[in-house]
Amino acid sequence: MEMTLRWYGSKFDTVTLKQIRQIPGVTGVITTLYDTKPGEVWSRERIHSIKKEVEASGLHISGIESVNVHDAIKAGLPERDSYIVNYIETLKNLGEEGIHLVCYNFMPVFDWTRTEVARRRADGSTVLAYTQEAVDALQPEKMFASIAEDANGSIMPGWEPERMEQVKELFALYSNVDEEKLFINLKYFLERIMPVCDQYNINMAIHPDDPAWSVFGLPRIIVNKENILRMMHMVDNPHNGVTFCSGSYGTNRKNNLPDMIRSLKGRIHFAHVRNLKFNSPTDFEEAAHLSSDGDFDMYEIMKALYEIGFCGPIRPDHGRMIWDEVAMPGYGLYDRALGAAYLNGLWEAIEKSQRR
Ligand code: DNO
Repeated sequence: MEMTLRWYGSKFDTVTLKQIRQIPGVTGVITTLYDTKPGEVWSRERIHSIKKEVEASGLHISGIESVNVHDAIKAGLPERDSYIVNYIETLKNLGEEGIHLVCYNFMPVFDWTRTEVARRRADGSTVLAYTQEAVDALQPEKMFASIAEDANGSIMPGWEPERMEQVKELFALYSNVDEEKLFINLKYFLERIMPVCDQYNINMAIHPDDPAWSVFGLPRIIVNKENILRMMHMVDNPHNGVTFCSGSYGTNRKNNLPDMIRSLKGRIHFAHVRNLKFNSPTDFEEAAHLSSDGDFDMYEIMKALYEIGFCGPIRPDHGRMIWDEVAMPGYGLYDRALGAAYLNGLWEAIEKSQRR
């Protein structure tokens, strides 16, 4: 595996490439062109320029998170074909610049959903948190507004203001889309992009739905082992793979994370590893990465990844806000750096004990 950190680009991130370079064991970044809209073609020039910027710091681009999929593709609208043509063009440009990993999601309207971005924990740190009761009581637009207010001036991924403005129209697009339809639309998209992925050896890594159940009545499908295996089989190409995100699949306590990892052997192209602390089955908060701070056994998760021969990029996921850092919630430097060091430590111990 290769330890990486997510970086939003110098215009959008409070964390610098220089700082990332100094986290021991981190050699790559996972980045994006954060100001492109879903459906836009990423030009080769812009990809080349961010690549050069990252390389000048002594790091390299290990993958893209995300090339977002336009809602017309997810909802299966007639205009989806032109957006798929654009997506293919972007993949080709990435491939030509030597980038071989793309993380994306297929969640209607929203990306990940949290009800609080700064819940205070006993140690004074603040974390992202989710309560189903709060979602049930809220209008989606209100949630957009409260997330934006608490985001320390940053634009949260998946919560871009343009999307907020269109939230009602976006919901209407999905009025006839149920889970079956969403699966069919995903298959249609994947079948069309696989040839360019084969040509440029690009691994597509779908991110799970977070939380791993329907929110605001919208269909969600990338939620458990059965569904993700269905997705693998319906387009049975090694480039059709997954981002294994422990914090997203782990929102559903029925998901056995190490078992899911083993069943996805060969198809996990990217891993997000983080821990959650549950206060009830529908109320959770994002803990420090250590097993002792939350409810997941991080050693077992890393061991399962090791045992399936996982060799792709991995990243610590959302961090707590600690030591008075002001940054995009979940994406500060300090706690993610602690997470990277901890995950690297687990990996070294697993590797050495398995070799003996
Ligand atoms: C949240 C992230 C997601 C993820 C997308 C992938 O912090 O894990 O926004 O990047 O779902 O498209």
